[in-house]
Amino acid sequence: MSKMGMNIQSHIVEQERLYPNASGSLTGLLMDLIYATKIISREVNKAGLVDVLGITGNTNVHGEEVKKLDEYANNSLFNAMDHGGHLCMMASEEMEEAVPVPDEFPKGKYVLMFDPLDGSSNIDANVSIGTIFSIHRKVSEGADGKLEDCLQKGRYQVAAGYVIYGSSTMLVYTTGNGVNGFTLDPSVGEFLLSHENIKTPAKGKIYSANEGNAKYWDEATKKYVEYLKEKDSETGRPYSLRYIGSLVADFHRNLLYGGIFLYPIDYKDPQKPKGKLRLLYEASPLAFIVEQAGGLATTGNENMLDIEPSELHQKVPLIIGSKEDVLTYQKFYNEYN
Ligand code: P6P
Repeated sequence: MSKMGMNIQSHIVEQERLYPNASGSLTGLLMDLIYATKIISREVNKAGLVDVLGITGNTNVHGEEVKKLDEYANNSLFNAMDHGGHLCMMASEEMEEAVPVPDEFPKGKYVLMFDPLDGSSNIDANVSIGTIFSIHRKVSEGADGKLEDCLQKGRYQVAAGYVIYGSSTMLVYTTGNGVNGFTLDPSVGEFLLSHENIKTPAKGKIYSANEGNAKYWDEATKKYVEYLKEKDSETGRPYSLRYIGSLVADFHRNLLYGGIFLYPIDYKDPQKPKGKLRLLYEASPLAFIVEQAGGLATTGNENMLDIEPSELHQKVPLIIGSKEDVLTYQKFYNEYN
């Protein structure tokens, strides 16, 4: 029976019932997180009306200008999550170090990592932006969170999700039993089930990439994207290019419509080839979601969820989307590497 229109709190409690030994702590954690995203949504949606736009004059750990809404989102998440007793540690794209839950608060068995407002460089242009989150179980000894609790393979995630602040605010999440999307009804302040059991098409007709970097891509990526542009009605080519430059928006569209998103390593400096997107709070949670929806995510070298993280803010090449499209990319990658 369809559960469309169910509010997210009821859905989370239903998911909890699938785990008879559940303590309810993950449920409590997700409830606190949902509250924080409603606060962020309120500020993002009125950003054009009050002076929360523009630059704070600060820069984050990656030397990127931090816009006021970035800080607001980051603070909203920390303030909503640090005292619930469900977490031992938090990590954010906006914070250089992972932050243990302060001693004055009870400590829990989960770790939360997030990009508080991804795509924020688009804020002033009213382009959809998003929050991405990843939840792991604590693995270290003792009550205090440690860096090793953050540096876990994506396959061990307990839950992952994102909120997209766009024409409407949507929360999409998984706890390992499929992917469901909820749309915020501002009149009641509730996220209501609007996209039940999301499955991404096995093959799409869209590719998303910043072709401005194409000359700096590896040979496999160049050849693959050229392949997508060739005319072949049997394989549905040429594909259409759709690229917003906001990861959550590009990912969400491809999840629903099918297609492939590529942010490969670029070799502007052959001595320092680098990716741009971060593993722990961008690529890994989206990879968990897309696999739960029937898709796939890879670096080219390995499945995104199998990477052994080494650093909190480590970057990876991200190839993610419809399974057949990612597998075709993999063939090119294997041929040229
Ligand atoms: P580029 C936004 O700054 C972001 O981190 C992601 O949201 C987005 O996918 C990517 O960078 C866009 O990067 O180099 O194409 O502007």
